[in-house]
Amino acid sequence: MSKVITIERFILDHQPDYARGEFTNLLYDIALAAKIIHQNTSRAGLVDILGRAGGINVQGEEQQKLDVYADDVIFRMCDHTGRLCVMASEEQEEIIHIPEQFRKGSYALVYDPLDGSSNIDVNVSIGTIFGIYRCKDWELRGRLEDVLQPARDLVAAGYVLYGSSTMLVYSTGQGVHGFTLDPGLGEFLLSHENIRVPEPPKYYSVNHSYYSRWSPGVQRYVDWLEGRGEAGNNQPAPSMSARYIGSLVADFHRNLMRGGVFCYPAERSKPQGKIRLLYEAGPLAYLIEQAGGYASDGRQSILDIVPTELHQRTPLFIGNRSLVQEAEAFLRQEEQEMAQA
Ligand code: AHM
Ligand code: MG
Repeated sequence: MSKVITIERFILDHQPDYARGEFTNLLYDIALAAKIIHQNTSRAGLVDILGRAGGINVQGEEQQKLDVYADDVIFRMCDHTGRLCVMASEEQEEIIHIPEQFRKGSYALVYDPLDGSSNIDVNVSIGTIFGIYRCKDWELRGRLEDVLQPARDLVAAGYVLYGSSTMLVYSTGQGVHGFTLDPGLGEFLLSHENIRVPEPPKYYSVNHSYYSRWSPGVQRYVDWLEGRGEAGNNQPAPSMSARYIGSLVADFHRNLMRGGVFCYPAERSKPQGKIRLLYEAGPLAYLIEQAGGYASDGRQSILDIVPTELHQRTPLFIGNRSLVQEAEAFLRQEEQEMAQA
């Protein structure tokens, strides 16, 4: 039998001394929130029997929708611990202040409590995404600028995938590590140490039904991924299969494990695409770089974009470096053609 290492043990053994207090405990808090959310998502199929989400359950109590519930769990896990100065969530319009009665800490947490929530009712994998920044000014209580930082300045990021098993995958800048929840023990156990995105890549993931909404450069890139159309700028397309779940965490995780690229490009009527920069694209971009891959909006690294709004969107190409760089090459070529026309 190989060594059994809990996430708590792993975090403790791998944090530098300076990060052994607040930061380590913040990661524990997130792991605990993940277990609580797991417990509820795994019972999602029972809502019709035991009470519908958003309706009244058998005890006559109002039930929350699962994404609102997950948002609340993370907030309640983190608001009073003295580790955070501010939070931002996909579910909340404004930044979330630490209530006045609690001490404030030196970190800022951004999160998407339950991404891919349209998949909940059909029993398809969903996920939580999180990123942690240092607060800009440790003296002050949290402000918007504490979360409007480029993803390159993240000190940690990760996700929880509620799939065939529940997994927590995170990085603090020293590689990407994955833990699988043993539901019997209630512990996340180290299952994937030092994940690297493999070569050659196996999958490309894009919602092909939007083909007619993309610019010619994106269309040509997707043609290239599919082994059709003109040759790529740098290399022939590797032979890959299509996979698209419609849950970013699940699509990202599969491609991280098997190699590939996930694309959510700009559309004519949605020039910023759909994916949110702060708590979706940014943390995953940090993870993919830690795993040897790359993430781009088609022009520049996602890590370099300085957010100006909390719920800002960005086009996203993320996965094996060569595949994402090829997207950038196709879009550069498109720009040159437009400039010449
Ligand atoms: P959500 O934050 O409302 O759940 O939307 C984000 C999700 C991602 O998980 C996924 O990659 C994408 O939306 C799928 O969008 P589409 O159905 O347009 O392909
Ligand atoms: Mg989301």
